[in-house]
Amino acid sequence: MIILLISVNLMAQQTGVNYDEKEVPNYKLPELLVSKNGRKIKNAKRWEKIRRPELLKLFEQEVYGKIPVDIEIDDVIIHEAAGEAFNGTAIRRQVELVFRKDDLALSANLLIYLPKDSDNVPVFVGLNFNGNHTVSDDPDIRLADSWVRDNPSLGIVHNQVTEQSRGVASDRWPIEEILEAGYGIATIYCGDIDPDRDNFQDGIHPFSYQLGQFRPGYDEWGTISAWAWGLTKAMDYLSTDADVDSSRVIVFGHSRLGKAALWAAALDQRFAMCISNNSGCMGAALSRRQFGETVGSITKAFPHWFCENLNKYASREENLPVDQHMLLALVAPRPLYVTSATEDLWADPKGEFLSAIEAGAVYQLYGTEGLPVNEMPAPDSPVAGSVGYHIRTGKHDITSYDWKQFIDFANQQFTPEQ
Ligand code: GTR
Repeated sequence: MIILLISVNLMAQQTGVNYDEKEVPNYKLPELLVSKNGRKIKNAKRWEKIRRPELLKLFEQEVYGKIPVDIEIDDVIIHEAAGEAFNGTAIRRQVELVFRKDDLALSANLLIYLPKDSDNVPVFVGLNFNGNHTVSDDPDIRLADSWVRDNPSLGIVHNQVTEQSRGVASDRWPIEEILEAGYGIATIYCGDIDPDRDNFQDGIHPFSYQLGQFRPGYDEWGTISAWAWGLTKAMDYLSTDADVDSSRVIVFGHSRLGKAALWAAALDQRFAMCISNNSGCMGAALSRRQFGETVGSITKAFPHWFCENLNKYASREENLPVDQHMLLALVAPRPLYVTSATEDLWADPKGEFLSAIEAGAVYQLYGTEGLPVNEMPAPDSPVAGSVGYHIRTGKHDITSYDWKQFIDFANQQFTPEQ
């Protein structure tokens, strides 16, 4: 035990990462319910009229970058309308959303599973990391053909996938359980929208460039904003799909894709619910705590995820005009579920929990409770009001345990008490 503690400490010292609760600086969060000109926000009407738009703008300008153009779906190509899936218990729909501008074209491939013979179903929608075909062994899912990071152990070489990666993420996607619970599930490969690399020459970004422009402006969309945009386009399609209940679409994401899900829910109030799984720094976790990943480390490792303006706050978190409880509050009054994992210290579980608590102030303006506790619950003991939270035993991941809680939470929120 002692040896372990020493080595964790050494590691922290070597890398400069703080994992010691005692080293968290004193911090004061920016006021959620005081407007820029000092007015106290006392009700939902004021929140919606004054404070919500102010905060949305700050996150756009200083953190994720605003989406500078309106790009509509130009074509919908239905590759498969109702393929038989999972021994006839479900249907599989594969839809290519095509975007065009001048000589640019981009395809986002949406994979949808719905329980058979049901209509008007609630649907979970989220992005995946390596291609739609990775989420299930189902041999009929079309292979991704956009850029994917090389991973020779999965047969991903020259940035193209092969059959070898089919189903490799199926542990994270318990699709049959989700369908059995009466939900549909829809996903797009994040790289269809914007490949996850520091290169603004591909994906959707060039659609917004003026002549001679090669990267977004300092307050314009980084990759997380581009992914969030992609989720809103999935929503555009889902709201035209007669089998889907577009008033019950739940946006979710794990890790970097959890950051994108939160931002999408903030931007687009058509999403009825949001799930942030282990989203950590610049997702659910408070930036000012400086525990695990910080604005300094994230902007160094993944500068392309954000707008350039965020670099100003690297190691100067106290100057940020926002903190992440404000992002969570932008989801209100819609139900929100936040998760952490005991071994995922990099994502700062306590910072994720505290952020969810703080966001409760806006849920209260709408007369609901937010999180019904003040103390962090024990591992594997979910708590839920209109905001839900659990910390799962284990590592940075999204597991069937997590999914079970999402389904329970969604059931609670969508089924009014009799
Ligand atoms: C990490 C990154 C985190 C998180 C994670 C992931 O390397 O530092 O912010 O997003 O990647 O997406 O798995």
